[in-house]
Amino acid sequence: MKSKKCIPLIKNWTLSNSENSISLQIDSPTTVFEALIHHKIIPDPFYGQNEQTLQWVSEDEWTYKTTFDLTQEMLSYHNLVLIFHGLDTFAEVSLNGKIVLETENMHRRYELFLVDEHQKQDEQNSSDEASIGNSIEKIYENIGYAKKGKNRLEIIFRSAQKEVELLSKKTKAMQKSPQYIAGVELIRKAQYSFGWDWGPTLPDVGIWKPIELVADDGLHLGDLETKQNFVYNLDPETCPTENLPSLSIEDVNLICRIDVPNEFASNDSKVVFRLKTPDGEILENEIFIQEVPSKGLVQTNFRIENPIVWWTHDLGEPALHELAIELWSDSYLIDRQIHSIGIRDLQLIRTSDEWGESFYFRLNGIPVFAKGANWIPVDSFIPRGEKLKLTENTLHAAQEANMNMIRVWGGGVYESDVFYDTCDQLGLLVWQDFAFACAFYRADEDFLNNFAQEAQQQLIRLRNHPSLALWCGNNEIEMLFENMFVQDIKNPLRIPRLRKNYRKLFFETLPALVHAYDSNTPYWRSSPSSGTSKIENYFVANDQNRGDSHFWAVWHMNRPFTAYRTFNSRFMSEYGFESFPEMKTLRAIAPDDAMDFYHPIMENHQKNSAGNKKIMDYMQARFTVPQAFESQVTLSQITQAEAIEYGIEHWRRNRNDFHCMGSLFWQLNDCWPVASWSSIDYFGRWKALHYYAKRCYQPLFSSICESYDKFEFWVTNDTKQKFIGTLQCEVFSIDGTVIELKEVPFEMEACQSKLVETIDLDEKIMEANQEQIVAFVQLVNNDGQTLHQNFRLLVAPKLYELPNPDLSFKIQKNENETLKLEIISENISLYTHITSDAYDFVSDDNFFSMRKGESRILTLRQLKTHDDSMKETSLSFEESIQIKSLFDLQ
Ligand code: BMA
Repeated sequence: MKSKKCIPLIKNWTLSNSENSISLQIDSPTTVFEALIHHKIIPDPFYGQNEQTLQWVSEDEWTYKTTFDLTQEMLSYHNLVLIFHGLDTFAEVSLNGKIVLETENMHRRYELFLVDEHQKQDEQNSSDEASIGNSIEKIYENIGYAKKGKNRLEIIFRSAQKEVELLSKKTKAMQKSPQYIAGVELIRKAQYSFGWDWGPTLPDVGIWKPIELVADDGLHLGDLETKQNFVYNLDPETCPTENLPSLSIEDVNLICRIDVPNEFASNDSKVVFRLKTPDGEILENEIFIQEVPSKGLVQTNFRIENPIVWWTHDLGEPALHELAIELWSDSYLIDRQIHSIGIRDLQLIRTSDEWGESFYFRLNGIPVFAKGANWIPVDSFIPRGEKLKLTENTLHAAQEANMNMIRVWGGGVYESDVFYDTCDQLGLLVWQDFAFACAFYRADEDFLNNFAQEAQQQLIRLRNHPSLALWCGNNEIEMLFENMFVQDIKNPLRIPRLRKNYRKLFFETLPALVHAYDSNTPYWRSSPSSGTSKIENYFVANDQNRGDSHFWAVWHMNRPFTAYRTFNSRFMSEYGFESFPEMKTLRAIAPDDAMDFYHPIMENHQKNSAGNKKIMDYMQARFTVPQAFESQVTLSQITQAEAIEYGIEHWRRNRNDFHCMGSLFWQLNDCWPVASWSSIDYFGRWKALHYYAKRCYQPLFSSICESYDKFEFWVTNDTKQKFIGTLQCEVFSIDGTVIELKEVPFEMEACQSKLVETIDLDEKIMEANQEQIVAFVQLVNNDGQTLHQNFRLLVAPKLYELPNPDLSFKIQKNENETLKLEIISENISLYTHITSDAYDFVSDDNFFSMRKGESRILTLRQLKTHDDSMKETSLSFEESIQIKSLFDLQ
């Protein structure tokens, strides 16, 4: 019995176009756009209007070729399989001149068995004198699949765009907005690549995930599934909030099941499970395969007392257990897998209550307020983004901004293993959509079979990740179904069929698949949905009182930020507001003379219709908009940050009795440099919103709710501990004169929100002129440490006559290449921001307000971006720093 072998086919590929006028040497995986950019065959597709002139790339047919050697030894294995982890999308695979595989789904893994076992047996039996090696070789030749020596592998990719056109003619595709290519929902390819309201139309093509040759002798480790049973010291269902700190898991039974086809097992074939706990203890179980009652399924249990459980990073340590699984036979190590396991109990809690039905996650007994954002693919050309480590970098930035949940949105892809591994390590939960968004889907047999393979593979791949919190059927189909989609259908006779398709896919097929392959993780039909048994209309799907909701009245319906306060969702899974990325990013996509909101290049880097005008309109409602484009860009970010702050504050204040238990804003990242809803731009630069998110998502957090006659001072405690401290509540006028100051000692239980103090704006204060009034809150713990600060103006900032804050600063270079920066403000300084034209950096804080005479000490660390348009500078990092505030922008 020989050990399993995996040989990735990385080197020596050629890529050519249909005319053969382009021929490039590449490594795999590399997609066509990625290769053409790298070899400078095409200009940067993101620059200027290049998107339009590069459409030919997706319309052409592309061929990948390589050869690989098969030794006698490889040929003597029982199974020899070529595994294609990701082909995008319509590929015809030939081996040694013979077509062996056709693909039509980029989300699927395809496996090609290079040897037919029955034919191999027949041939061996019939050739007495031939040596085994020879006979095998002969069969491979006969089958025409693989042979000893060099094998030629060729993959021809047809244009997905043309396939969509062909299919659209046959089937009635949905006509959508001009940003999208109609009919993309008819095929299984990431929809965003055909254009979205933040993404370019640059459908990539080619090999996007590794291809490997795998050989085994019939005995190998298959798929792992773990289950955990918990014993708590208190009942989490009934445990009162004041007792939460003493709630713990006392005991866990970890059940590990792994498929091991046992046809070839010998008497001593065994599976060894070795579990290493986070504190280094090793537990080992050994199972002899012949003794396993159920064929092909090896199971073991680990009983762990007082386990070190996995927490999201805000509630504890994301502690991981390492599970090594080894397969031994005839004293040889045949196969080995390593998994990171988190011991954790994660439930989606939906119980009837006074408003409707709750919707929240409970982790190890603790109700979690989900704080985070929505995730889209990191690059239009995904493998490039992965090579640039954009996935890891973006997730680290999410964690740094105190997020604890990321929603992988359905118009993109199921993310790479790196994504989920990083979330496991960083203590981030993942809300995972299946790859369906905003369209009617087919539910014919071909489509369902194709999709079932996709779902099964993804469910098995992701099910053991402690970060995986939820499988969600689709993005927004339910919400748009009755009100938008159905109204667009010209022939009403089609509507019952469309409803039937929806039910088939999301009410029947998907829940059955989730149940079969990942029964540990809850399934939710659509985002948003209220989870009732009907396909609902817009308002029911987006019901405030049950399920999750998307709220787009602010932005898409032009309502003011305060409209967030009128929507009391149970779980906000989407709401958002746009801004421009910073100047360095804009300079990477446009020449200096295009620096204008309405320049055609800027309009091409804005995919939501009239989006730039909307940014301007919202800005004008709150600020005196400056002439300089650079200042407008900064102000657009401040406007965006303030909008989202209104939402986050409101929903976090609303957490008592599980009224609202989540805030995931739209969207975390970008797939190219663009004006969009993101908080981090394509190059990884933090917009003002990301700094705001960091503050607003702090587990212990204070906020001010203003109305015309009062300020309310609130504290939200998302930790699992009781909090005792003081809230400093202050109302002062713009010149720094204190109007009212209250220091309020208070205490509050874990997982609560509390109105701690109210300051009425009685007539006396109103006389002081409302355009002068500012409120300030500071949360201080019992050791005198300030944990959080917040500001609120009573009316729009443009109505205030701001004094010059006379900001001064001192910089000191630390040994570890970071800077220590002290900022002093002589007067109130609103939206104080640190910038550098030449360097990228992340500061402890940015875009914050300061009181008269306040000083702040911050640490700045350099950020390495992949923007190679950054100009050379003779300035040092510390020389390049500038500090400004709203006073400088107006
Ligand atoms: C939501 C998302 C996306 C979209 C965003 C902004 O509806 O689901 O489809 O990009 O809004 O419009």
